This record gives sequence, structure tokens and C-alpha cells, in this order.
Amino acid sequence: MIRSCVTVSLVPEARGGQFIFWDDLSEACRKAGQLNFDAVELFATPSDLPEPETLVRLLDDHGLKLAALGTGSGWVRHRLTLTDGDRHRRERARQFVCSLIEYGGPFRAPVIVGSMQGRWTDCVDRDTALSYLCEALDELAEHAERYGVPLIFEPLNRYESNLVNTVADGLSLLERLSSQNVRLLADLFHMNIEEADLGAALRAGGSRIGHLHFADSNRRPVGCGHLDFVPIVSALREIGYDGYASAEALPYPDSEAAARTTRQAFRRLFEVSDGARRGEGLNEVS
Ligand code: LER
Ligand code: MN
Repeated sequence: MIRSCVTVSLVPEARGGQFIFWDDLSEACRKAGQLNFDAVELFATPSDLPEPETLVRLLDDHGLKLAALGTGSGWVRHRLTLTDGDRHRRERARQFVCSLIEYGGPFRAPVIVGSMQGRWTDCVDRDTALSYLCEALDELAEHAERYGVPLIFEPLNRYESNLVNTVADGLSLLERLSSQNVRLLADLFHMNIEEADLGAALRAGGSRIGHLHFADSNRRPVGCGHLDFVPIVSALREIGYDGYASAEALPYPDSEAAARTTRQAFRRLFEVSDGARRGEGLNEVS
């Protein structure tokens, strides 16, 4: 069963970005709980995160799980990437991701490598960048395995990276790895830019899809853009996807309204139609 999730950013430098809630974790959890979300996904540096016991209490109080931790703050705050030409900076980038793996591990929450993949440049050519990336992903995936969680890798659109832009690119990358413990993140915003057919891309990803960023064509909450969700939902059902649909979307028109719109869309697309499939009398996907 697909579960609903909402993003919370604790990184002041990322204000104005694609996160539903900002800054105030307690308030975000309270609202997420009220709206019946299953989980939150946090975007934070290790130093922005609360003590684990505080997070355990907060999640319990509002009936939530920790779905995943984003690592993009390593790029936003420290300009770290796993493909930096400088060996010491690559090592710092790995350490950064490792600390988040260690924080998320006891929650059974995987970390996401998205912006930290970096890009190839005049100084680091494409093959070298890909080999640095594979080396890092193998090491990080092994670390994540100790906690029984996968490592999640996110293809990004061409304006954010020139390394891995599509699900097909992601699948080729996975083939180069020694580890079997890496899953792909299907971010519908990036996919809308890069994929010819979102449903076909999800079907090609199949069981290698481990997480979903749930947003509309313009990165507003689902329902506020022009993506056709019918083929997307069908493909997710076909591949038996049972992870989170995590709202990584702009807080449009504000955080609370964006969370509410997302939750309603989730209900329409996944819960009501599941009810209809069980014969509860509702028969429209949207
Ligand atoms: C960035 O565009 C994105 O989608 C994030 O999930 C990566 O850090
Ligand atoms: Mn994303």
C-alpha cells in the first residue's frame, strides 16, 4: 500500500524551495498528523536535526513515521558533492551522507542522494565523475545495509545535474554498482522534464523504484499543474510500488494549503480508488 508523506525543510538557506513545511518541525508534525499523513521526510544537515529521542516523541505524538532524510543540504550549505575533483572534499561529502545514514538508520529511514551527486565539469570529465559516484554509492549503500535500509538515488533534471537525468540513466548506473542496496527515487517534477512517458519510465524502473517525490508539472502540489496522474497511478499499481508518495513541492499558496491539497490528491488518487477496487462504490481515479 502506498503511504502519504510530506516534506519538512530545517535548512534556512533552502527557504523558498520545494518543501511543504519550513523551519518549525513541531508545528509541521502537528499539521501533518492532523491531515492524516503517514510520515514526514526531512531535509536537514545533521546539525539541524533534533536529538533522536525528541524526534521519536514528536513522531509518536502525531502518529507519524520518518520516511526518509534528504542530503541536499550538504550541497546547499557546504557545496559538497560526491563527484568533487578534490579527494578531501569527496571524502567530506561521504562523511556528510554517512552521518545522515546513522541518524536515519534507527528510524528505518533511508537517505536520499540527489543534489549531492554533483555534475561533470571541465575539471572532472563524465567518466571520472560517474566512477567517483559509483564508488561513493557502493560505500554508502553498504553503510545503509547495516541498518537494514536501502540507499535512495535520485535522477535530477538537466538544469540541476548533467549526470543522471532519467530513470533509464538511473538503471544503467545501478548496473555499474556492486551493491544491490540502491533504489531509485522517481521525482515526478524531474520526470516531467526528462521522460517521454512517465508511466513507461515507472514501469521500466519496476522494483528498483524505492521512493516517489509527489508533485505536479510546475512543482506545485499535485492537482495544481497539468500532469496526467491516471497513467502514473496505473504504472505504480502495475509495478506493485508500496513506498511513500512524498510531497516535495512548493508551499503554494502556503504550507498549510499545500499540505491539504496534497493530502486530498493522495486520497483521490490512491485511497478512494483503492476503495473502489475493493467494491466500496467509488469508481473514479480523479
Ligand atoms: C532537487 O531538485 C530534488 O528533487 C531533491 O529531492 C534533491 O535534493
Ligand atoms: Mn526530489
